[in-house]
Amino acid sequence: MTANQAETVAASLDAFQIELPSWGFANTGTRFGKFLQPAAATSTEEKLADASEVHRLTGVCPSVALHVLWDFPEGLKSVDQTRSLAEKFGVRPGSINPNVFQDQQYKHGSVGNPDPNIRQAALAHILESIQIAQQLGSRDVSLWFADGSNYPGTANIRQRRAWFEDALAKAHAHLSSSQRMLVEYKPFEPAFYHTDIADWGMALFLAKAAGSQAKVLVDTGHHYQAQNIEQIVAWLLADEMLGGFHFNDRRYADDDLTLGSIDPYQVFRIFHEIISYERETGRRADIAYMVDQSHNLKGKIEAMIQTVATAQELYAKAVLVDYKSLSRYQSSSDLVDAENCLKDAFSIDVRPVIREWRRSHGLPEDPLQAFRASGYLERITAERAEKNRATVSSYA
Ligand code: RM4
Ligand code: MN
Ligand code: MN
Repeated sequence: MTANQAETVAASLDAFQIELPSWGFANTGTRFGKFLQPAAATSTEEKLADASEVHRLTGVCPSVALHVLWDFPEGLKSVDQTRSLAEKFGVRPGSINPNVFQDQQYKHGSVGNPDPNIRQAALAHILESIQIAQQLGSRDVSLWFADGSNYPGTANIRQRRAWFEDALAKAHAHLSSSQRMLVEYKPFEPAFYHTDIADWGMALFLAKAAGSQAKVLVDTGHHYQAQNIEQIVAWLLADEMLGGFHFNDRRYADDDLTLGSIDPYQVFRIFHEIISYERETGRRADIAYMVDQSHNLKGKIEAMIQTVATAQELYAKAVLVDYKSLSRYQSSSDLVDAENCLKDAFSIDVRPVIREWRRSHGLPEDPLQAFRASGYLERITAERAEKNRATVSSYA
């Protein structure tokens, strides 16, 4: 790697931060069962402590995404406590995620529920979440809806779309001028016939209808197998409608596996689209990079450190694409050379320069190894094992 390339990577890493999900540190499982980890976080305090440990070791995760139901059990009344916990652990409350999918009343949907009282309750929760975000100085409110139906004919799809439009527009009206609303989509699960916001087109329609501060959130696990995610990213960028990511990897469905574990080239291609947008327009893409993973079998903190390191590596590789040659090859339709521009950058070993970047920022060169040497895991295992033996629930 040339000195110039090393400088480019270092400058890009300075500007690359990634938000961790509080729920990624708690016990989760599959619908078949949960394997409890003795060190899993059992409270918001423990989730923030673990996120802060990842930030201490990697230096690039200053904020933590919070789920209202799990991290603000008393809604607005929990704000002070969560704020002081975040201060205590030196992290910032990040995106606020309303939860309109777990309560029994949401069995047939939230803002798409045929019952007006339930639609109203869901909207009220979203509005409270917006207020929580305002009080915490959080910019993004991330909306994911489990709404949908399991059997053909059981839901009025167009009517539900209208209800969604109405609710999102009302919620948008409550945003402060610096806030954003991110609309996430997912093709299926928990609904297995139709999902109200099933893909990026639907999310885009709804975001545009809601107002200028609404953007689309791309969860990399929320696509059908063959879908070209980087093309979706490119299109949303072109319209300035890409608000953020939920990063994870998948092999089959919404598997929530560690980023880049199955297909690192795809993550690289996504970053490449973002970086080429930035180079072509001279504008920085206003994107919230967030992780949405649930590590069911791997140690949660280790998996999170691994994710952050992988994200940095793939981002650094994408930064190294020889953008000028690439656009020349594209113009002259030199297919092999153009493709090789991507492959060449992807195959550069960026780990030495990232280690150097960490050293120069006073961070451990190898955060995973530093975590293992820190004694943190042993301490929390001793503290939490008892509580985790008694736990049956997930996330909280
Ligand atoms: C969904 C979606 C949301 C996340 C929930 C827990 O599949 O990815 O972003 O908050 O899971
Ligand atoms: Mn998600
Ligand atoms: Mn998901």
